[in-house]
Amino acid sequence: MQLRLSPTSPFARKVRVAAALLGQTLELEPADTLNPGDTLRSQNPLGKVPTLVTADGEVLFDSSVILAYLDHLAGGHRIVPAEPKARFAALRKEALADGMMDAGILVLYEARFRPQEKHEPKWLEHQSQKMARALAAFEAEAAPFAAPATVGDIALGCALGWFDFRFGGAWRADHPRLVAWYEGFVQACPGFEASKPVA
Ligand SMILES: N[C@@H](CCC(=O)N[C@@H](CS)C(=O)NCC(=O)O)C(=O)O
Repeated sequence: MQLRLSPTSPFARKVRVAAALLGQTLELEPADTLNPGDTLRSQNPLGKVPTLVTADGEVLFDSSVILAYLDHLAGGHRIVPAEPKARFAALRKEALADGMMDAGILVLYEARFRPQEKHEPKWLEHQSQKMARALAAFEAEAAPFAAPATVGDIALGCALGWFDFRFGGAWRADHPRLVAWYEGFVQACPGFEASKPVA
């Protein structure tokens, strides 16, 4: 399976961490999301990473679909729990962590795509508030990390790792229970350190 990725993408990191947990091997093929000539856009009309080319040559996106597919390949119910209550809790956690990353990406892209004088403070505040509310919600429900990691844990770990990378770890100060959860998660997931984003 080939994973089209950017090495700093937290969504692509979800896929790498899941594959490592499930004992699956991925061929990593960097994609340039800004290059109209990159084959990524013919593989995924949205031109986003992660995009997975399966062993059968089919193309899957986005990260949550790819994680569900990897879980299926591994026999099922390894990172997506079977029991309904646990299953929907894990999927909800993944959605909240993904949404927190989406908000962070929009903040980052404001700086990347618009000159400083055209930044829209109201928009940046709108996105930052989403991140703050999601972090507060995770803090409120944080308990020590307990294996096995679910898709929700993987997404949350990748979101927090990316906040460290892009926003200097500012989230840590007000979220001590989440910091403790994160430390437990990092130790339990060998593929996590290996996929750490580097500038
Ligand atoms: N919902 C998507 C989000 C993926 C995403 O936003 N990827 C970013 C990189 S972190 C991207 O490809 N951006 C390029 C673009 O938007 O054109 C997922 O879960 O995979």
